[in-house]
This record gives sequence, C-alpha cells and structure tokens, in this order.
Amino acid sequence: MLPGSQSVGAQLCGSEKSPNDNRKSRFRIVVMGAAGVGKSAIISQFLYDHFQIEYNETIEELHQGEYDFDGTRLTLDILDTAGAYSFPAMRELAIATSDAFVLVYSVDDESSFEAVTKLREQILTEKNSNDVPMVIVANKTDVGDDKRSLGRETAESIVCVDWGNGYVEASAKNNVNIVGIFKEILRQSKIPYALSPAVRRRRQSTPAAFTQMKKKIQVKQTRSQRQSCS
Ligand SMILES: Nc1nc2c(ncn2[C@@H]2O[C@H](COP(=O)(O)OP(=O)(O)OP(=O)(O)O)[C@@H](O)[C@H]2O)c(=O)[nH]1
Ligand SMILES: [Mg+2]
Repeated sequence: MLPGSQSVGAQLCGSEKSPNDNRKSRFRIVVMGAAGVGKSAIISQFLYDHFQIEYNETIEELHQGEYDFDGTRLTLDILDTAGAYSFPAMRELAIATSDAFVLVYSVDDESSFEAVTKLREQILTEKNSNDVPMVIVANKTDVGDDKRSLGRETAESIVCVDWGNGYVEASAKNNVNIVGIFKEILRQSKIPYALSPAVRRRRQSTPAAFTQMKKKIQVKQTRSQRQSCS
C-alpha cells in the first residue's frame, strides 16, 4: 500500500463498503491528450508490457483490469480516448463517466501542452470542482533534451505550483515511470496501489459508451433526414 493511501472499500464510487466486503467496486481512469502523444503506448506498457512503434490512431478503447485488495474486488477501467477524432459529445461523456484523469503531452510538441491546458479547464468546469484526481504526463522524454520544446522546470512549475496537480515525466518507449503514473493517480484517488501480476485483463475495443454514442448520432442523423424530408 502506498504511504497516505487508504483502504479501497470506503473510497470507491462513494460506496460505504468495509475493506473486507467482497462486492465489486469499479473505478474509471480516462487518458486524454492530443493525437500522437503516446496515450495508447502508455496504457499498453502498463497493462500489457508492450510498446508498439507503428502509430495507429485510436477512436476509443476501454481496457479493464480486475484486482483484489484485502478481499475487495476492484475493477479498474482505463479509457483510451482519441486525440484526433474526438468530438465534443464524446469528450463530455468521457469526462462525466470518469473518476480520475491522466492528461498526456509530448515533450517535443509544445502545442500538445496547450491541449492539456484546455482539457484540464474543461474537466474542472464539467466536474464543477477543483479537487479532481489528475496527473499530467510529460511523455517521450527519451527524445533527448535537444528535441524538447518545453523544459521540465517550466512544465513542472505550471502543473505542480499553479495548478496543484500531479506531474510525471515518462517514456512509454523505454517504460520509464509508466507505473508511476498509475500509482500517482490511485494515490490521489486514495486507492491503495497493490497491483498483483495475477490481474485479469480484458480489452474491449468497442466500449458500450461509444456504441451508445454512435447509436445516438445515427438516431440524430435519421431524425434530421426525416425532418428534411417532411
Ligand atoms: N520516442 C517515443 N515515441 C513514442 C512514445 N510513446 C509513443 N510513441 C510513439 O508515438 C506514436 C503515437 O503513439 P500513440 O500511443 O499511438 O499515441 P496516441 O496519443 O494514442 O495517439 P491517438 O490515438 O491518435 O490519439 C507511435 O508511433 C508511438 O510508437 C515514447 O515514449 N517515446
Ligand atoms: Mg491512441
């Protein structure tokens, strides 16, 4: 268990379970950020110990891990979002349904830090709170200092001092600090970090939320087509 963390049972989703309660608890982390910053690579390293060199743009993917903490079953949902294809309703749904936020930028792309700034503002507005578990990840630190467009000190000072959020420098490629990202987000969420190797991992490439969203869009399109025909 991490220093300062508390038992999972009493903290998850506002439930009032004791730590030895065997009922399921669920916690959702969403990973957001501009296209190509390494969101999928971070999740893939964390859950599957795998780094993919080729770039495949994500639409939306839900990953699940199940963990046991002192007899309490925790389902950890990790939602991988689209940098490029993201549209407002999808982003709003992802924010509304998530408990904690990992916002990723790439150290060689300053505009991706601006994207994180905007996402953070949107999350705080939509959650109507300044106290949202959130970690900002500076990814691709392996590219070297000469390719960095945003220095560590500047970014860390903005994130930690001005914003009061967690900051992690990472490289999905070299598996540097990837576990640290999830440790930090779980620490902020007061969930003990004790991920055992015996976790059951499931990957769901078409999450229910996305399917529902697609259906809604189709219904909307059908309605607007009907209206234009009447
Ligand atoms: N050098 C380096 N390359 C990385 C790192 N992480 C990811 N990449 C590469 O960057 C590209 C994009 O990575 P993805 O994980 O697909 O990026 P993404 O943020 O999920 O992109 P979208 O799904 O389009 O939003 C891929 O070619 C990865 O191999 C890293 O830490 N270092
Ligand atoms: Mg992706």
